[in-house]
Amino acid sequence: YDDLPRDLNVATYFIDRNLDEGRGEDTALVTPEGTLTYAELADRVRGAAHALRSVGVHRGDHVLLALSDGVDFVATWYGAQRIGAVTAEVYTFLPAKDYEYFLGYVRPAAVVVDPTTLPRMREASGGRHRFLVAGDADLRDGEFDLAARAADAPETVDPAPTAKDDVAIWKFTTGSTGTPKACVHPVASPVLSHHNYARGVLDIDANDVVLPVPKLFFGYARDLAALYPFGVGGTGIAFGERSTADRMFELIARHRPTILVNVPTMMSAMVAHPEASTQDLSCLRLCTSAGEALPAELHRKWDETFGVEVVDGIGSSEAYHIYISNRPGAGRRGTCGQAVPGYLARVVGDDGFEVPAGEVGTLEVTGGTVAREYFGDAEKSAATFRRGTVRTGDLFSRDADGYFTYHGRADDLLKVGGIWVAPSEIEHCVVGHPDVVECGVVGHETDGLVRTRAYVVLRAGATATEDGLREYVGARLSGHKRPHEVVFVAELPRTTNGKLDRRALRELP
Ligand code: 3SK
Repeated sequence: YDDLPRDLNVATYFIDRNLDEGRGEDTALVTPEGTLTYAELADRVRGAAHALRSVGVHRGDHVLLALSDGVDFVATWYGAQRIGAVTAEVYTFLPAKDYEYFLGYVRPAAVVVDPTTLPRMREASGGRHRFLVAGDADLRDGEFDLAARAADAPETVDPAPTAKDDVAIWKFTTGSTGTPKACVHPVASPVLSHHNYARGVLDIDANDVVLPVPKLFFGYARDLAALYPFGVGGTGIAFGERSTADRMFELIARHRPTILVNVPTMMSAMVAHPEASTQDLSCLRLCTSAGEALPAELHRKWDETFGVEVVDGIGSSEAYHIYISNRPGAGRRGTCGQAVPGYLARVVGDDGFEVPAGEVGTLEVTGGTVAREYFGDAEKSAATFRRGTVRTGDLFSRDADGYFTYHGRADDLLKVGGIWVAPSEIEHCVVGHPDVVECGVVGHETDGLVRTRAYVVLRAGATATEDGLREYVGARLSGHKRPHEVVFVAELPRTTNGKLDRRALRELP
């Protein structure tokens, strides 16, 4: 942090620098609408910056993006950064009542919408917000056409003279345990994370072409596809359609990316795809996995099916991005790897002191990208953040070589027959069964006793039975970890970020 210059602007750092260093004609962004060079992307950013200013967005104001992935998302995100505004993004398929929550919480000076999100945003806003609309729509009062405003931009739109500690980015928590809260980050966070993780761990360079599975409203994907490659003159891919295994195979075949930004649920869908074994993924030099712990057995299935190196890590909105990760060429299945350069990760006991190697405790992470606070929640902020350290609430152990293994969230633990059980341990075991695609385990209390129930998604044509799966777990884990019940379902409930939604899972019949 101290080595960064005081004057820093996210848009000039990730976009303009490419022009200054002679990469204006290199490919920056690939989308279904076409491919943009850095010079073309800089032009779109200039237009978006002007459009935002023209509808009254000033330095320090908030801009809420409710946009499908594509050029307009990337251009308006950087346009807002260029003028010193603070960006926040929301999923494009939320109901109006959820948008109402975000509008009330963020209080944006402008909301950038597209024809998909406009009707629900209108309902949520009740005419109280200014909209910048990307795409064709019949505009009402307070709604402005992005393309028309951008076309009026002067030849240069000067960047705001932002400093590294100015607030720039709000990253939302998933909200699986309450309403989403914004983790407040300064300009320095993406720049440091780019240096620490993208360069320090992935060794990203100008030849990299990055394809994300999650959508860009999820910071894990946005930074890896639309910031970190730009930091080294590489290329990002953005596509609006929903990510499915078929779509990912098609995009890999068409664009030949070098890095696939993946999540365990899509990895299991890709592995279980009937044509998985005929896919050519040889263009990929690596596949990142984050968002949820990657079961060692799923990792093994992926290796056997595709042979593309997986770089599994863990990150969070609280710490900005990934802070523990395996290293290419030195990964260990079933672990999240070692602390990323620039971060100190400690496993502590209830007394706050570090526990010995191999013992389970709570993970605390210290680094220059830890958020300042959860906006508007002083109590939760005080319990989570302290002077550059975040208490994650995740249970981990660390081995003598510094590799960290995930043991679930402290608040998800179940006391079964008087013994603590981590649902994730059972889930990771069940996923090893050849017939299983996904599994989520929750506890149900009956007559004061906790009984474990495993919800299981089977691959097409599978023959596994409830008893067979219980036996499978019993043979691999100690007896009390064998699920009391197994329920077969077509899919597991997921948060908008694609993580297992345990709250919704507990409500399933
Ligand atoms: O898993 C997450 O929640 C996350 C959030 C931000 C950046 C990266 C990751 C993996």
